[in-house]
Amino acid sequence: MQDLRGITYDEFVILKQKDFPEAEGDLSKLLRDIGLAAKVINREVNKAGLVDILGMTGTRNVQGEEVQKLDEYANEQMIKYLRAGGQCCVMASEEEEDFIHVDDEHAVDAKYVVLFDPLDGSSNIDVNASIGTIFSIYERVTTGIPTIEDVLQPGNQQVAAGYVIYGSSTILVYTSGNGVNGFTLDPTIGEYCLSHPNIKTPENGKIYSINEGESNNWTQQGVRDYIHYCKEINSDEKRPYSSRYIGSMVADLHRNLIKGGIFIYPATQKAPNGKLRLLYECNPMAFLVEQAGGLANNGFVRILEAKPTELHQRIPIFIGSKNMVLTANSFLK
Ligand code: FDP
Repeated sequence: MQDLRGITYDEFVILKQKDFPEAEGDLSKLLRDIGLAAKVINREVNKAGLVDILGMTGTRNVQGEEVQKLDEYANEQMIKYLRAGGQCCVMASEEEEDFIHVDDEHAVDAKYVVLFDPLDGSSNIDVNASIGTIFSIYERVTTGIPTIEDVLQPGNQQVAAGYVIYGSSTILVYTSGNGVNGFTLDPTIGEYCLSHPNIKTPENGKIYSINEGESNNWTQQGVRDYIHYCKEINSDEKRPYSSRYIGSMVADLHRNLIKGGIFIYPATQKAPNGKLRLLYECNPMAFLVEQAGGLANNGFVRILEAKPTELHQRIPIFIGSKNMVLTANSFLK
């Protein structure tokens, strides 16, 4: 296969479009609009450490301008670029209670529905840990002005999904259902360049990621038993595994995707359906991880087959290296 390493995300997306002769280029354009919005968000994220100089959020900076919260800013940029791009008939954001309309012309003519978490892991902003933007794309299922039916589709109907991690470098990772590719933002030219072609997650990993401080609150004894298993000494099975948990889903999943591992956010006493949102976090990540050869379920049912009934629905998640997820599931039976 041709080595495309180094080509830009925009070029790559157009190249991939040629695999679908009937494609009109709308999805390619939409993916590029999201990439552009993420570059603008990235620029602001990089300035987050300067709050003492530029002003705390909610206050005025030295130029007398209002300093906005970064997650609100990211939300506005996603909406702005998606509206301007014109490929999206309706969107929904983790930051907004209701779904978001676009102007009537695009609401009727545009083909795609975009759901997103504009800035995931935002409690990590003030300590400079990695955060990210997650997106999920569907084709609409209604005609005319979009309805909630277009937004509440099961994850297995996604046509594309991805995330941008704002970390030690900024990387955009996406799938359109034919493998997973990662592009690192080269700040000197302002372009994402293919750096992680055809990502495959290892079938067996050595990392488990879960908020273990909550273990007494987990509602399933099986989760406690599995974590105990991860910590047992068994040199034949290369245990104990390593515990790694940043508390930023994009950052934890990105690491596990590359190195192999399992990420779990289980049901807890406080959050009986887990904390993470089906539409904005779990579905797009499940699509990506499955495309990379991994698995994602709620312990019993594949995440991508869960039927959404409300916009901000939550779901417990077990996601990552195939054999680790299967083993974790076996403790729940
Ligand atoms: P955050 O609250 O910082 O936005 O869904 C949000 C999320 O972060 C995920 O990114 C992260 O994996 C999870 O919450 C962390 O939750 P806990 O603090 O309960 O572990």
